[in-house]
Amino acid sequence: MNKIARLCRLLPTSLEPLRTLRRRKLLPLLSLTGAIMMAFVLVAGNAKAELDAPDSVDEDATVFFPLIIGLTEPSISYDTNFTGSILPWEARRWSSGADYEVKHNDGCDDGQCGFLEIKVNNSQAYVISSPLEAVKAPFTYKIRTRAKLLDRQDGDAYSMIFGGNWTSNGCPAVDFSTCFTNYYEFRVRYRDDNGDKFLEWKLKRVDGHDENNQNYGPDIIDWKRVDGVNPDSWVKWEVEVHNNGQMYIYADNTKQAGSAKDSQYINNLYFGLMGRTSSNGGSHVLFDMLKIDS
Ligand SMILES: [Ca+2]
Repeated sequence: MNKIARLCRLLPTSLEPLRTLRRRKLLPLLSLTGAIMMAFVLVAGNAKAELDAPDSVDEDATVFFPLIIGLTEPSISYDTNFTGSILPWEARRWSSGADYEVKHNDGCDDGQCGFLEIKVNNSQAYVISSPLEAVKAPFTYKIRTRAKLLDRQDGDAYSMIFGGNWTSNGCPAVDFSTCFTNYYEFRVRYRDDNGDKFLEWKLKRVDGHDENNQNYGPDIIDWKRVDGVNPDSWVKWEVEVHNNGQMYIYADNTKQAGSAKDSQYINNLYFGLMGRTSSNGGSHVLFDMLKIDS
């Protein structure tokens, strides 16, 4: 006799319908259906758990983990289109003396509507805006944005920030010690080389900041020119971050030459967007969205 049938013998009279099932020999059918459903839940859940879980998984958790998380957690970790507001995106860190604006723009441009708008008005400056939300999937994930530079001049730039830290204390702090002291910066720069207009990008690991709050650290991928995108229009960027530190770059869904492997800050889960300038005055960028998924 199987477990459900044995259990049924112990049931109180209030559960008479189950007794009826047993009497009518329908319990095997019920048991089979239940077993199939449970097998599906466990297989689906454990497959998801393999993706989500750290190397060691509590054996006792394997039953509950798939039931609670495996069926409910979406693969999307963060998703905003900046449609009605940019909150909770705020300026979190900036270079000393930076003259900047971080605000919502509710206009439309080329079919895209609602933007995070960042203006940096002086040279050699930057500002990071972040929602201070953590990537929910600390394994392989893809962080994407769609951006367009306005009033473009040679050297205007913007960046996508990931792998950032936060102590959970107020951010920003006066001395900028509580958040984004380390991170990865995927930087895109507009170039106008005597009429030869193009975008180039690099991937930088930020190990700290100097006395002017300029970040420093190695370029883990040096400047690369992007062909096949319109430098004067919207470009969709994606950084694919693997849990071993392997990183790949995509521009308008096309994988770019070059990859890096750096796991120094890979377990830091905060992210953001940056406006920045070089030596050629201000920059003005619109970000249409930011999405992180696995
Ligand atoms: Ca938008």
